[in-house]
Amino acid sequence: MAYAADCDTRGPAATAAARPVTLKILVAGGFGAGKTTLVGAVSEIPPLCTEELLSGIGADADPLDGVDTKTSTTVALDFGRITLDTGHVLYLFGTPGQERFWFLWEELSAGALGAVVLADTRRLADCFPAVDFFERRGIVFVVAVNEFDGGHRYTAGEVREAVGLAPGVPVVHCDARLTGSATAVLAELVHHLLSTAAPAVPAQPTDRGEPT
Ligand SMILES: Nc1nc2c(ncn2[C@@H]2O[C@H](COP(=O)(O)OP(=O)(O)OP(=O)(O)O)[C@@H](O)[C@H]2O)c(=O)[nH]1
Ligand SMILES: [Mg+2]
Repeated sequence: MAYAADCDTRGPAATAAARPVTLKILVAGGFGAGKTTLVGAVSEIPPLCTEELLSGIGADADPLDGVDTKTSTTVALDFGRITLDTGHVLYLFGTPGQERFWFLWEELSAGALGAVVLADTRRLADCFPAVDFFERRGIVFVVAVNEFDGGHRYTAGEVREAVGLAPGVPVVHCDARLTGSATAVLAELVHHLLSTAAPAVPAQPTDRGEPT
């Protein structure tokens, strides 16, 4: 990248204009909540996935209760991309759900603009660690209830109360398999990010008459 920039004869302004701003969003949540599914549903490129087959040995570390039909799990990350316009590209990073891979969350969250916490109401407590993680780091997030077949349908208010969310955190319902539904979750996150963004403070002039 640096080499390309150095060799660009069109000048810094043209180089900057040619490079879109990249915005990083995380998709987190409990084991089997639908993170890989959501990233795949919205990505404009075939998503990069790091799925490995679930084994009996792994089940000792991470019980498969409630997700017994699941055959694979994310062991590192999911990656997808959405081009918003010529100047902005969204990079989506899905986190691994199994507890033994949580150590990766810290690195995956570096530079994240915001996050989606996917919740499965059949195992709602599984989303608590992700909620705690983003709350502690001050990363803006929304909770998306992925409505699995056969799961009880709770209202957003009931989910908010059960998870103990701060009043401003949006709770939306979705089907992570559907592009339109998953895209609506991301749109909700963008709205929330815009509403929570601190107003820009104009730079104060220095003695040299230049902005600080
Ligand atoms: N019925 C239904 N099934 C879903 C939905 N979302 C995901 N699934 C299925 O649930 C299973 C688990 O989905 P994944 O996307 O692998 O879940 P994950 O959160 O990435 O799982 P880990 O990475 O292992 O934590 C897959 O078989 C999906 O097809 C949904 O909204 N409805
Ligand atoms: Mg996954």
